[in-house]
Amino acid sequence: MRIDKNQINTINNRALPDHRESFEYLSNKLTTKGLEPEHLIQKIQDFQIAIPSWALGTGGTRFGRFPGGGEPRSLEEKIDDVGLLHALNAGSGAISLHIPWDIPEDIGAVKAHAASHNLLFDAVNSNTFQDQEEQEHSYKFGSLCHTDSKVRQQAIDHNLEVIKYGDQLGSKALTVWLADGSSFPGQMNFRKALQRTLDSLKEIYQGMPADWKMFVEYKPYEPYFYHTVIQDWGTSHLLASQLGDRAFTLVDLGHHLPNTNIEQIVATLMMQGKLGGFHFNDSKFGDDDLTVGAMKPYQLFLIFNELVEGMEDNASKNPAPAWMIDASHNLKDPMEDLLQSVEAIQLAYAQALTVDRNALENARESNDAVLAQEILQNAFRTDLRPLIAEARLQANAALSPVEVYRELSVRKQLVKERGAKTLATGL
Ligand code: RM4
Ligand code: MN
Ligand code: MN
Repeated sequence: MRIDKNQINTINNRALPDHRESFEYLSNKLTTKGLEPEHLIQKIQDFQIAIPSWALGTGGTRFGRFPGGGEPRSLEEKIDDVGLLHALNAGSGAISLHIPWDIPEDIGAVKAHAASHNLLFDAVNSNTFQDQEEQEHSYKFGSLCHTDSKVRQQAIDHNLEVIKYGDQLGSKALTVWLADGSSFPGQMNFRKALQRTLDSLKEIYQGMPADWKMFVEYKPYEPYFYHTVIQDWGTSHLLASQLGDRAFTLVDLGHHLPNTNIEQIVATLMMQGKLGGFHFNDSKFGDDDLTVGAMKPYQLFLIFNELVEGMEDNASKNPAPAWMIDASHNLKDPMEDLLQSVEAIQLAYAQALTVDRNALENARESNDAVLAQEILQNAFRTDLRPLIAEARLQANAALSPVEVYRELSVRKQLVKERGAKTLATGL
């Protein structure tokens, strides 16, 4: 299924008078503050967020999975789904593949298909946290950290294969997330496991094309519950530093223990030029994989405040980070969830762009905690939704993506085309 831009326009037109009124009001407010709405709109349009190929189906928990129907049955259909999202919000212009869940068979055809939807291929993701049927050695006791060199070699080879696919598709980065760890005290030698992981990563790093980056993701627990080899940003940063200039830390919002100051992690990594990428989601307790912004929108804003400050700092040596949603939805329609996610990310980004940075710096320098809070919260509490909607409108997308998605009965149509019992590969 493809959405015809005329269908979007017709629905947009109905909401246009209302939108014009609220956008004009906001526009005036922003201009009074010395901000240029058109400049902000351009920035929002340039900010593209990759959709992971595994988030288009209904995810499950270890207790069950309740698919909603019409799930994509192939990589082509996953690309179609991201194409639908991008047509609606003009902000999801890339797809991130997880291998072997999504092995591109006919590379030329897959590339052409993505291009027909105006989609690029973002970082590719390897998977050494599950055993595949044809696989010789098991990852039950780890992959890149395994005690047996044959298992490590198999995991290294898998990553090199993922790079090969990504290279053919035009990806420029490999994201490595390892489940490796242990569940019982004493089970694993911490130092040896980390050393072996570093050595294995070195081999993968050496196998990357010269213009590629490696993103090393961290996570404090799960699937193992006592220790994780790459448990936190410090460990990831240590590995990235030893690997080389093209290795970076990747921050996944769900991969922190409760109350961790994630915005500070962002600032520290950017100061070191080592923040490579971002996985957006939200959480209450752990790696809940909920819709970003659903739980802690203020935290998301504070994170973006650091990101914007880092990106706008001309002296910063941090390259532009890669943005991706990494969520798994077991209740909502995944497509609606992704539309909400992109909107929440754009909103937090736009809010951060409107922070009066000079005033904030002055307040900080004079230790005025009250004023600093006022400045941040003024930006956070200004309703910028009409600005995001205008950015979409100007890009020929939907004023209100979820509404259009529902009005066009996209899910019903997908169920009709694909069936009610299809299961997408993924979690
Ligand atoms: C992990 C981690 C990775 C993702 C897998 C599916 O928890 O977030 O980024 O690839 O889940
Ligand atoms: Mn992740
Ligand atoms: Mn995760």
